[in-house]
Amino acid sequence: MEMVYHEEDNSYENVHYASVRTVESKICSDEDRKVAAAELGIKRYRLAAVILGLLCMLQAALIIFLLISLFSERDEFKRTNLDVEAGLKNLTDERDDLKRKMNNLAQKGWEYFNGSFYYISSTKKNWQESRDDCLQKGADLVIINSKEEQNFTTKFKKSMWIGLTDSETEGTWKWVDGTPLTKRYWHSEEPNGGERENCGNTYHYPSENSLNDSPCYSSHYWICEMKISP
Ligand SMILES: [Ca+2]
Ligand SMILES: [Ca+2]
Ligand SMILES: [Ca+2]
Repeated sequence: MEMVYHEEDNSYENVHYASVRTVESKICSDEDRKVAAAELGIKRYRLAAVILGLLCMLQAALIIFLLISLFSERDEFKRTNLDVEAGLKNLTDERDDLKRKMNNLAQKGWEYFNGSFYYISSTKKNWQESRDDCLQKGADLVIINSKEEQNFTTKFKKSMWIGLTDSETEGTWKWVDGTPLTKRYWHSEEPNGGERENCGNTYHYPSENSLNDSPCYSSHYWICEMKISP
C-alpha cells in the first residue's frame, strides 16, 4: 500500500514537473521570439543605416563630380574667353596697322584698286632697275591677275614695265612670282622680239590688249603692286 502511494505521488510530481517545463518552455519561446524580433529590428536599422550612409556617400560623390565638372567648364570658358579676347586684340591691331599702312601709302601717291596698292613711277628705268625700286618699296612689279586689273593698268596711258619676263626660257613667259602667264593680253602680233625682247610692258596702252615685249635694257615707266588682301 505504501508503495502505491509513492508511485501515485511520484506520478503527480512527474505531471507537475512536465507542466512546469511546458510553462517554462513557453516562456522561453516567447522571450526568444522577442529577442529574435529585437535582433531583427536592430539588423534592419543597421541595414537602413548602411543604405542611408551609402546614399549619402553617393550623393556626396555626385556633388563633388558636378562641382569638378562645373569648375572645369568655368576654366575652359575662361580660357576660351581669353583666346577670343587675344584674337580680337590681334585683329584690332592688324586692322589699325593696315589703316596706318593704307594712309601712309595713299599719302605717298599709291593708288588702291581691288585689294592692292599701285605705284606709278614718274621717271623711266630699265626693267631690272624698275623691279628693284618696287622691291625696295616692299612691293614688286605688277602681276596682272584679271581683266579688271589689266584695264586698270591701261588707264594711266603710259608704257610701263610690268612683272612679266621670258628671260629664263625664251618664249616661256612668267610673272615675277614664278607663276606662268595664262591670261594673255598681248597686243596683236606681240610678243615679237624673240631673244632680243624678254621683258613685258604696257606699250600699246590705248588698246585693251596692251602688252608688248621689249628689250629689258630699254627705259620705261613702271608700275609696282603691293597686295593688301590675300
Ligand atoms: Ca595683281
Ligand atoms: Ca623673248
Ligand atoms: Ca615687241
